[in-house]
Amino acid sequence: MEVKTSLLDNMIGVGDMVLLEPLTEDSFIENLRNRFDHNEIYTYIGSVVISMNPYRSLPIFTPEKVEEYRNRNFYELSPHIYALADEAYRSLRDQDKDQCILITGESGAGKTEASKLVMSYVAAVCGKGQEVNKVKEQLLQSNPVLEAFGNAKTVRNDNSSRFGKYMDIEFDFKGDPVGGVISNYLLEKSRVVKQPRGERNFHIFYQLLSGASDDTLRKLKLDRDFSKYNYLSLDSANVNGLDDAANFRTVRNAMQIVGFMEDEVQSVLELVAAVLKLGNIEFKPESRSNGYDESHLKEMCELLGIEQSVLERAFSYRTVEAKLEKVSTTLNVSQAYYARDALAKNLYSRLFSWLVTRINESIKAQSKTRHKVMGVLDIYGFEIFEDNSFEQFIINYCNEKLQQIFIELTLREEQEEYIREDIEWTNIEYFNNAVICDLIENNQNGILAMLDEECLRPGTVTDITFLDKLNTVCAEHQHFESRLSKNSKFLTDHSLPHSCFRIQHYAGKVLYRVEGFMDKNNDLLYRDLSQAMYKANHKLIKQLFPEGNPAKVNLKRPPTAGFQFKHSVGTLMRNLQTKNPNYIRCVKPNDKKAPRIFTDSLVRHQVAYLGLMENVRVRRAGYAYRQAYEPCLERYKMLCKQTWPHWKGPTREGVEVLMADLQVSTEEFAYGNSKIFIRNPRTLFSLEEKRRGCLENLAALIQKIYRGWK
Ligand code: AD9
Ligand code: MG
Repeated sequence: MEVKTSLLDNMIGVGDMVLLEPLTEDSFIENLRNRFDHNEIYTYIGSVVISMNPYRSLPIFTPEKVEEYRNRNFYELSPHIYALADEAYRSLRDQDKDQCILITGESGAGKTEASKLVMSYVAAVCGKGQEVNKVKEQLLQSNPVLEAFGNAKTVRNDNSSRFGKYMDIEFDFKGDPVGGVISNYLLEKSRVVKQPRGERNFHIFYQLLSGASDDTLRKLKLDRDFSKYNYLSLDSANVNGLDDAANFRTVRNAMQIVGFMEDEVQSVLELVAAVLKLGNIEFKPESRSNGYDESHLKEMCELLGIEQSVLERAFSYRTVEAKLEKVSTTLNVSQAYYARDALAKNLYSRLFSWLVTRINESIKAQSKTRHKVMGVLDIYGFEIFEDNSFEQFIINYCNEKLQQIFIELTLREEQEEYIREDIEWTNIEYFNNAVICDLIENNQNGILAMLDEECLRPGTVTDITFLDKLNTVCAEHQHFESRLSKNSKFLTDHSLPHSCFRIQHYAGKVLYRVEGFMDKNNDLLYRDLSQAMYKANHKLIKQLFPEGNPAKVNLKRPPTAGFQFKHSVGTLMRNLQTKNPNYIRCVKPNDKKAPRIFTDSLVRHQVAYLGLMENVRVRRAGYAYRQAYEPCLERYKMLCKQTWPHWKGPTREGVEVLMADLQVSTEEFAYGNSKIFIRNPRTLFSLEEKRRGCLENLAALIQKIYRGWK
């Protein structure tokens, strides 16, 4: 199919999908492909940026490019992520509006890279100076640290984020960065002890073994050979194009820049080493007292300053405290392994959260005055694997929430605004995924609530009783049934494999296996283990297990993982809603992680579930730009004799006089109740152009007068 080229000069295909003629799904995909083939990886839908992952380095992120996009109007140059970053930054700096950059797309689509490009652009264009540069460096260098500990190679992405990240960058009134705050969301900690086939553990383990000096490894009692460690998968230990040793140096350097003290780095590495040692501890069924592979346990205890007998005991017994009574039961071998893995996961994920807290301490803004904020959200993408577990459920729930905020803020807001403004408008049907969010998070009978209920229920509860509950509630509860079955988001039928349930997500159907749901949601660590960790003569590890302090006997259950996640996602959504959103929608061109390949069906699927077609339709049905009458008149009144220097009547009339005087076609405008709507961005440019000319003349005139005075 032939796609009409844009009216804008030198543009491959159409730079803004709003201008695409004719608009069909085919022409949309073809336009993306055409541009992708010509290295144009960015395309707009109005102010939304679609970003295609090129899977190779393109020469479009140079300092010259930064200069090119700096202080330029969004639509002036060919589409680029820098244009979005510039627009967001300028409206933060000049109009005092808090911004957020919402980056969505599936795993491997380029979200993390996009977030780094935005950050580096802003760092390049904002103020300079010793103090500001230090802040910038620290903010940027927090990335390699968190990626080392929170990213891993998966089948989808060699550098997949296994945690969600939201970073608020704070600016002073001049627009210079003064600090930042990072929030992290649920690290996929199950990866610490087990990885799916073809995937790896978190990068840091391989980096440490490959990149640390012999001396460091000796101190950490580690061997360079990955294959010596049970927790490191072997079939995919070396990843093409990933230099673990060099990355280790980058991470060490980054930690230093962020402000970690040398002894803190050492402690962190000791904990990483301890996790590897933990994985090698083996339990034998025979006699309990000699039931260990001594050397690893011993070395781990030495690393962390724990008395060996204390840890041995913690792996042998489980003590349950109830009011005044303490009851100890012996752990069998499989329970001992379970305890070991639970400890490894807890240790690592707490270390990760500590790293985030520690980085936050360093990058915290010093002054207390109100800051302007730019939030950058880079969260794990939607995932559909063959085997989907609790982690995918949580990740996909989060993506549902983001999709909802996108729908709410762009599609619905757009329509509602037209109705509010009495502008003629044809209704656009769009899929609202609120029903799926509700299915998961409803306080009474959402899936998370039912999971919590089952986790707390006394008696024999298993993953299967949880599944039965889901199915029963679905079948029996009238209200629930209408929400679930009739809307067909919770899909049950007899063809489902045993122990699975299926959800029709906005991005596709996903089959979840319930095995492990209860355990992962409970996230319990035997008290004996937290107490053993607390007894360690190691400042950091002690700090990570405060509940192990015997003086603090707390019989209350900690909140479940699902509950905590729902809570933090809720807070995040409320936070995002207070800011002006900027969207980057990342699309993955192929699933081979390869450059130059554009797989039509894969892109088509993403375009559909990201709702991009609906997005264009809404934009096209409407107007690309709008502005309240007052600022509009203020800005352009100099272009018309009748409105300059003061317009005495109502502002709307002033704007009408102004537009009539400028002889812009009436089809280009609609007058709303409080705003003027401009259909085409180019109309806006021409207004801007005229205004600039006028200002230049004025400046020249003032200079002339000034010279005359002298
Ligand atoms: V996940 O949900 O965290 O698994 P992301 O974050 O969406 O995923 P990421 O940004 O990590 O994907 O990109 C995946 C890989 O694509 C990167 O490691 C790069 O090799 C490649 N990529 C992404 N964006 C670009 C780019 N602008 N230029 C070059 C890129 N390569
Ligand atoms: Mg990522």
